[in-house]
Amino acid sequence: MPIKSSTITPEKIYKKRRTLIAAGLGVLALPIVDKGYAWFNGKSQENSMFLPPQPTTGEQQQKSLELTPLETITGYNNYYEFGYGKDDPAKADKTLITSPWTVEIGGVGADKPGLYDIADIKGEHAIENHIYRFRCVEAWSMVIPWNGIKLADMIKAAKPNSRAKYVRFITLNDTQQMPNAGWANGPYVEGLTIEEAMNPLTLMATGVYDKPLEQQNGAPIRLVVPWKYGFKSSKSIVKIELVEHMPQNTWWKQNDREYGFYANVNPQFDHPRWSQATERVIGKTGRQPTLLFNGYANEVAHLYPDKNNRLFFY
Ligand SMILES: Nc1nc2c(c(=O)[nH]1)N[C@H]1C(S)=C(S)[C@@H](COP(=O)(O)O)O[C@H]1N2
Ligand SMILES: [Mo]
Repeated sequence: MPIKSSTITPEKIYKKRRTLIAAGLGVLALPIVDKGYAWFNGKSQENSMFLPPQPTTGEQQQKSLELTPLETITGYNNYYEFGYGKDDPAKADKTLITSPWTVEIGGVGADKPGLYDIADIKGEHAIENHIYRFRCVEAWSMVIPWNGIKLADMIKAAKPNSRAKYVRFITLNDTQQMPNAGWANGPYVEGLTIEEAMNPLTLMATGVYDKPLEQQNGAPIRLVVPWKYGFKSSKSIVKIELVEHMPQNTWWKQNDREYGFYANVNPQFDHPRWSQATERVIGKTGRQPTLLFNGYANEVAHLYPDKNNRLFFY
């Protein structure tokens, strides 16, 4: 593991069709209007017909979350294929070719494997808006208004069979397009259980603040799993495999004492080298308490029966 300092760890149509999901209210297809991001600010009811995006731990929590500015989301990153420093990915030349881009879905658990063009993925599935907390294992956090599609929708299209127990994600690993490709001795790999992958919170993000993802955020499509540490949310995905056995993810492989498979956020289980009880909100001063499952316990706690087992929390 390349270490620069003690704080370092593991650590991109679009307007064709668009839907905003409101919990319990069904799906509303709306045209894109002005550039006021009403829904992002919870002001939807007052100044437009936009309904607030939904998920989760509720509407209340969603509205009270203070959004991290776009410049911060695109300026402070972990994307080692573009360098180890937090501003390296933002400063890197824009060498990633995101169009054309294909995502392959296969594996023994897929009865209908396929190779999908990114434009088709975006055109065929409803693009949803979700404001999620984002918590890096390095104990910093942001609040990000993502645009994307449910991973579950992509998986269903692949007709998963009974052998689909886990999902393995593979990132582009191209030395021509990424100055630090191969830092992990191969592509960046991540994994989820099929239940985690099918959870409605789990997104394949294609945008932030209604803009296509920047290279540094994992253009053109990246995973977002809001109740897990950030390293689970792998960027610039080229392949999704439905597999039978638990895949070994990159950080687990790098250091199995510090990083495992599940990596669910839990303030009670410290990282071997620092506390996970609190987090630094990037762009603000001070720290805030970290929440169990990063605030999404209502949605995902049932997936992990034993809350005292460290196995689930690193
Ligand atoms: N391919 C790839 N995906 C990656 C990483 C990486 O280095 N390479 N870093 C991970 C880590 S540690 C974090 S915290 C998040 C950061 O996402 P952001 O820069 O969009 O906030 O991306 C994750 N996905
Ligand atoms: Mo991270």
